[in-house]
Formats: sequence, C-alpha cells, structure tokens
Amino acid sequence: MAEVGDCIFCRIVAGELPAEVVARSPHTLAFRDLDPQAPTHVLVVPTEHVADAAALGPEHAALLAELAVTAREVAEAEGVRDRGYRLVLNVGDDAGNTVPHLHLHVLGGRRLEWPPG
Ligand code: DGP
Repeated sequence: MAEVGDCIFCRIVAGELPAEVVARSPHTLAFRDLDPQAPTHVLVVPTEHVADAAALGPEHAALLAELAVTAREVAEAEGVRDRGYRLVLNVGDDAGNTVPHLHLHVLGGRRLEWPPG
C-alpha cells in the first residue's frame, strides 16, 4: 500500500498535482476523473487519507455523510440529480480499485447499465 506521501489523491488534495476541482467542503474534495466512464464522472475524496471503504469505522460517520452531501451537490451542479446518478465505492482487486485513497465515484449523464459489467 502506498505511503500517504506517495498517494496521488493526497497530493491532489494538497494542490501538488493538478485536477479539475468541481466542489469542496471542509473535509472533502470533488474533482473530475482522469478517465471518465460517463458524461459526468467525478471523484469525491476525503481530505484525510483513508485507504478504502473497508477501512471505515464508526469514527468516520460524519465524514461519510459529508462525502454523500458533496456527491449530491456535484450531481446538482452537473445537472444529473433529477434523471439520476450512481455512487460507487470500489474495494479491492475484483472491484478494480486502483487508487488506495477512498473515493466515491459520481457517475451520470447517460443510462447506466445494471448490473455493471
Ligand atoms: P478505482 O478504480 O475505483 O480505484 O478508480 C480510480 C479512478 O481514479 C479511475 O477512474 C481513474 C482515476 N484517476 C487515477 N489517477 C488519477 C489522477 O491522477 N487524477 C484524476 N483526476 N483521476 C485519476
């Protein structure tokens, strides 16, 4: 697992790497995915390093709520709230998790297949 200092999303939060930021809150940052899978594809991350959803505990309850609120604000700002959007947390290899910093995918702007491929 990457050290926090090597973590690309920590570096985006710190402003050390560029990203197209679309929303922020005291403990979250939302920026466009580098490899979008839908017209709207935004990642909402906690500003503190949390490895993934499996590392969440009761102490993260407020942070989880803040991530969900930022995601809703992104959906509203992107104009996808009314037609619908998908929130995804990938955990581990089988889910295709590649960046070891918790990130909530906000996907929308097209019909999303279910179940996902
Ligand atoms: P996941 O498969 O859930 O780990 O998704 C990681 C996502 O992160 C993937 O959709 C591509 C995106 N990503 C990877 N590196 C960068 C980066 O440096 N900047 C941005 N904006 N997105 C990135």
